Amino acid sequence: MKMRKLLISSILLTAFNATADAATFNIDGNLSDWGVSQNGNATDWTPNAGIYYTVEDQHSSYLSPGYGGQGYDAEAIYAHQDNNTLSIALATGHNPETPNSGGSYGAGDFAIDFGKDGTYELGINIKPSWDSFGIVAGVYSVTEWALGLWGNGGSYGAPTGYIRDEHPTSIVQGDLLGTANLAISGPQTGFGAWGSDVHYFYEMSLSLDLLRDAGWQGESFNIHWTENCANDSIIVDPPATVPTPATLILLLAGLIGLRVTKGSNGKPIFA
Ligand SMILES: [Ca+2]
Ligand SMILES: [Ca+2]
Ligand SMILES: [Ca+2]
Ligand SMILES: [Ca+2]
Repeated sequence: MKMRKLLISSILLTAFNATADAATFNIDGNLSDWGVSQNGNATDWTPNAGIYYTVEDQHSSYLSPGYGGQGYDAEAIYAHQDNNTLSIALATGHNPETPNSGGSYGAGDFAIDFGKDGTYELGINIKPSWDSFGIVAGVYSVTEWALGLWGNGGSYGAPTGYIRDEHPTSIVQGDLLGTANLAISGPQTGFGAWGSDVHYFYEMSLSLDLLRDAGWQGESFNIHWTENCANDSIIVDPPATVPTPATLILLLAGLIGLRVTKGSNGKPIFA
């Protein structure tokens, strides 16, 4: 019995250590605490270890599926998850106060797809001055998203394989669950290979309880951002999930089961 107890506590310790990461971010719109540098090198976008990220620093006019050059470039997105908090950061060439009229398309909202099944359940509201939806940094259980200008692959010039529904732009309808801590930087230069290009940075954190309130059960998820035209979008898939009590018990049962063997006297041996 003693060995069994020891085994359970060591597994518990391992399970919690695997997900407990003490990284904290100062939510100020400055991504130096993520490891993003300002050296004028392509490697500036590479963050610290333990942060999940996608980098697509583009410079020319075509951004796939649309055009717009640096002013519509969704450059890099970052995510970090610990036992209590999800933190997200974005680098973009898109001015957060870009108007949303007259052929100009404003900032979209952050969208999270639990289970990566194409349905985005959670939204974090970005609210430029033109935006009439919701509250600043509101976290919503979303029932309706606006979509961009592009049809499914092939139509309206969208590339083959492009699926319109996979790029939610702004929240149209949803229930407010709480708020994220959000900061958005002013214009910055000197980042990445094209050092004179202007960048803006979004930085935010939110309690995992808000994800749970929207139905998250610990499964992996995607985080997506684009402008209201969806001319360029970016997505990150943080693979780490925090074990819920139920999955932890299953994990323990599985591990213990594997380690129990029958001795010659028919009694179990805990190895
Ligand atoms: Ca920061
Ligand atoms: Ca760029
Ligand atoms: Ca989903
Ligand atoms: Ca919005």
